[in-house]
Amino acid sequence: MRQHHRTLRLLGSLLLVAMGVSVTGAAPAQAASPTPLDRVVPAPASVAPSGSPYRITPDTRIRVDDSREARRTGEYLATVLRPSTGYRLPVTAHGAGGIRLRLAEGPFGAEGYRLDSGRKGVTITAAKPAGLFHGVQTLRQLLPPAVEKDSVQPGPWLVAGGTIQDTPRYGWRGAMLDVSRHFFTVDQVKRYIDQLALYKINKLHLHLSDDQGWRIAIDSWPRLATYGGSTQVGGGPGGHYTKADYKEIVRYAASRYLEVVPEIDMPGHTNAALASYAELNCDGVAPPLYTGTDVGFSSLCVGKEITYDFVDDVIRELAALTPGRYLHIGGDEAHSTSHADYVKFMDRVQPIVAEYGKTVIGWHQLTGANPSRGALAQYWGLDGTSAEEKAQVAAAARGGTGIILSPADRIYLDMKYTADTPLGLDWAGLVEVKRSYDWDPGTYLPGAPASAIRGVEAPLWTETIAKSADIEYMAFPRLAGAAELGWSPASTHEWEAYKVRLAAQGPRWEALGIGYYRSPQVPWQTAE
Ligand code: TNX
Repeated sequence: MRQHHRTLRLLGSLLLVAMGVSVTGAAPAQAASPTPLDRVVPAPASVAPSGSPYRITPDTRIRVDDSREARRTGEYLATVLRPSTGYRLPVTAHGAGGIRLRLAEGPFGAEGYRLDSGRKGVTITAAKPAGLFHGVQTLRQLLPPAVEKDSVQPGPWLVAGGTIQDTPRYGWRGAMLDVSRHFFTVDQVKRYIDQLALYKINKLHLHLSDDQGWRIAIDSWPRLATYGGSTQVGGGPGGHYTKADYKEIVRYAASRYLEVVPEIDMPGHTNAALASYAELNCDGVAPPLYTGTDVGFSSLCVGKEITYDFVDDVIRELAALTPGRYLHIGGDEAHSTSHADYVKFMDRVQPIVAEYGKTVIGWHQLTGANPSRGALAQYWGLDGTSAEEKAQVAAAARGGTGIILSPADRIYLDMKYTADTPLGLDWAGLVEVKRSYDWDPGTYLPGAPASAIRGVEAPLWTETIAKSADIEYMAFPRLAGAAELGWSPASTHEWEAYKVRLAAQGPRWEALGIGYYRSPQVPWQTAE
């Protein structure tokens, strides 16, 4: 009898699946009509629906130009589509119709693309390979969420007809991961990179050193990693990246069109280095390793020459490993460094970064020193930041310092959503999804010219974040909003429409195994 019931229930479920209805009964597993072209995050610059949809079938080919980059993105797309469709999807330079990735001159810029969809096929056209890749992310979101699963799903695999033309508002759309407070393995970082790529994020800022851990091997100062990296917040085992590990992260990020921006935080946030080498301390005595979460108690010894030998070696080795243009030197919360010493330190260190061919980025406290020409300042203030401090950053912006916006009470992904959020901090306030989304980078910082704003970046500090599931719970859904702030034109920015597009991401995250925060502000499409 029991067995009979189960069989019946199973049959019923299979029937529902065949009919395209979810077993939970809440939502169709596969919508019969395709996702509208504008139901994409980040919102595309322009959308013109027309004509019939394209249907991916067992005969579909992925056609690529005869270029290594187009082929690579074609293979990437095939890797996304094959497991769930069960189709062969050969990547080929030959044939007609199907999904075509095409590099061609056009008004696309470095990262934009056009997507044309109709009965015969879908064509993504871009001037540069990054544009093809971003177009592929849009195509993914136009397919049903089940396309993200790793087992064969029923389909149908329809792409709505029409044209999307899309270019980003800002060239800097970043995410920062603090691998110092808790260490994350190469595979964990890769998993996050894949999630960032889905939303067209193009910078991965790695916070590689802090009081609690030094996470990158430096050959000329080996104890930084082996000793300074040997613990983390709470006293776990910590860890560090070998140079090969770091190169692998850089390579993987580049394959998803993200540039790695390494940060060595100085002159504060340096206890792990000071603990590793006694001679870096003004009193010549190494402090113990630190596993707490206080900030502002450590400083490199600004008056000692060896400090600059150390900085030179670290920056030289890190610059040599990093193909990207930028090197982040931190500079925040240097509460144990006098202002005069801070200025002196930054005046000596910034030229070292330039000497090794990189552009300086600092947290916005750098604007209290003398930012070097071309430097970028990363603003992490909040509504309550003093008018003076905001004015200092705005003045630097008027003087030519580029600004990356990371307002802590908007896009710090480590802030709790509500008082009940089990992870995270609340020093900048509680940051629900709407608050995180509802601001305009172009007008955010009073007195800063819009042209000084290079983009936005969502930092994830990891004092309370220890595993991938923690990263994902704090990043989703807010990361999607940060990505949209960086990519989409201001004219598309509207919470009521956004929350509907955001809700449509929920089933996709479920298919990808991302456990996200089910904010009551968002009309999620599934029942759980
Ligand atoms: C402030 S933001 C810090 C970090 C902490 C973070 C926690 C910044 C530049 N410094 O050291 O991890 O708050 O939210």
